Amino acid sequence: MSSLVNKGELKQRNGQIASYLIIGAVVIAVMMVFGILMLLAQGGMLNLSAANFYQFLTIHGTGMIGAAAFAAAGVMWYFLRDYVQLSKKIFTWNLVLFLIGVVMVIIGVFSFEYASSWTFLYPLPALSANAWGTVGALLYLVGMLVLGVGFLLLYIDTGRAIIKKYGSLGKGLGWDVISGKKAEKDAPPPTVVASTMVTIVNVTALTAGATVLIMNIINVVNPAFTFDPLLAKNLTYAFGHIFANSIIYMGVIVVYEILPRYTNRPWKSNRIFLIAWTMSTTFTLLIYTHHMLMDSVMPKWMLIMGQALSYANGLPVLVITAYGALMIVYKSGIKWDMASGLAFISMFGWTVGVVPAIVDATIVVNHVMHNTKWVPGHFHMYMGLGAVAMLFAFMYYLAKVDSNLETTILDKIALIVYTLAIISVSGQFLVSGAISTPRRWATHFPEWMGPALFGGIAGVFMFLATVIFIVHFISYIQVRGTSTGSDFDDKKVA
Ligand code: HEM
Ligand SMILES: [Cu+2]
Repeated sequence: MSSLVNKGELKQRNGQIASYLIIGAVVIAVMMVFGILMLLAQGGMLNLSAANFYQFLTIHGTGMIGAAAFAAAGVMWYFLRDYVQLSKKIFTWNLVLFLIGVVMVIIGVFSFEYASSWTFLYPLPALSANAWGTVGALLYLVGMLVLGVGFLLLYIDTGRAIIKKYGSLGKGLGWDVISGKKAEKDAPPPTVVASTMVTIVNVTALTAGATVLIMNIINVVNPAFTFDPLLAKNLTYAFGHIFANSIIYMGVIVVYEILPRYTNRPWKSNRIFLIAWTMSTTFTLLIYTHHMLMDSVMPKWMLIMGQALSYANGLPVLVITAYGALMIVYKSGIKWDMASGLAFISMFGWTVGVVPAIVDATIVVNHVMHNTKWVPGHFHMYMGLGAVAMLFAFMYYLAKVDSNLETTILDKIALIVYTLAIISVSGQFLVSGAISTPRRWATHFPEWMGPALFGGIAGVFMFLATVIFIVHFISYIQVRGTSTGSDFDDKKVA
């Protein structure tokens, strides 16, 4: 592999990838603190003003999704560059724009009290009943736009590179193999298929997001400019749903790439694998309408489609990946370590997290559950134990192949603590949902406080475990330059 580029350059590029991961992981850890504070406030332990609660909610949602997507993009880039020629400049630009955007968002939220939640649903940015002013809204919205442009550039580049190598995005998804024009053995590898999917859905999502952000910005500057709130909501969720979803489809590349290295068994795309990814590509684009189930003015067919396809959304890829992971590990004599362990656990988290999501996508259940904590219940499970565990798996993997750093018993304890803690955090949300606790409420009735308090304490353990993961990764970054560890030494992991 390293014959393509010289080792010095690879080292340098790993350095940039490490920057993506460390920035992402540190932001995720800091956002956990805000999550804990919110739960402690809802649990009656901490006195937080309502205004502060909503600022925390806004920064937590924005920061978690943004940082996880950013780190996941780093993971995707690391593996995809082995198959196609990516632009390093654009990779750097995305990093710069991300940092600028983050700073603007932080200033908007904390210095100017902006608190619309990360969904910035029109006309809330402009109509805050004086909770925040124009400056806060502009900092937040423009910050998000800057961030979005960075990501958009990155996906335009991955799209360009995939088209250059494979001919078209359709071919990147292996449509010529599905149609029988090309043999299965010549199918694009799983990493390329997943990256093509993410490229397609995220270019769409980010375009929708930029459109609605710009309309909001104009509305904030000049309230006489208004637009159709239903259109705004459609665009906003087309952005938010798809972009948040894409994190796990980037993260799963870790599973495709590292489990084969650990088991010495290849993970090849076959026809069923390709069909599953094409189905999930289409569904992911269409099902944001499950956020509109309460909007009775939406065309009925769209809502029915949203419901039907939500059942099917992630399932094809989830099933094919969970099954593939089990098959590749089964009787392989795999040696478990932090990276392979986290990768395997992430499959579990993804699978378990999808079940309550499917329940919620049912219209009758949704009418009762949608604005309860049931919803954060399911996405904390598949984000926390699914997507974010994939990122940590990658961090341990990179540290292992790119340095001589060893893991200790502390790392293993952290893995167990992390798993139990995120199950507890998600579990308490689900219990709260089941007892009809509304989501996004700063204050809870005494009957609702128990689960929140429990979740706040579990959150502290999750945070501590995450700090241990980060400390290991920082140690790797410190020895990286000096160690004799060879890059891409695939043998080393087995
Ligand atoms: C220690 C871990 C965590 C804790 C304690 C925590 C806590 C919370 C709390 C209390 C809320 C608000 C719930 C409500 O509506 O009342 C929330 C919302 C949210 N969390 Fe977390 N969280 C954690 C980890 C994560 C992770 C890992 C992610 C994703 C990568 C995440 C993403 C979100 C999102 C997107 C929201 C929705 C924000 C909104 O409603 O606008 N959280 N979290
Ligand atoms: Cu959704």
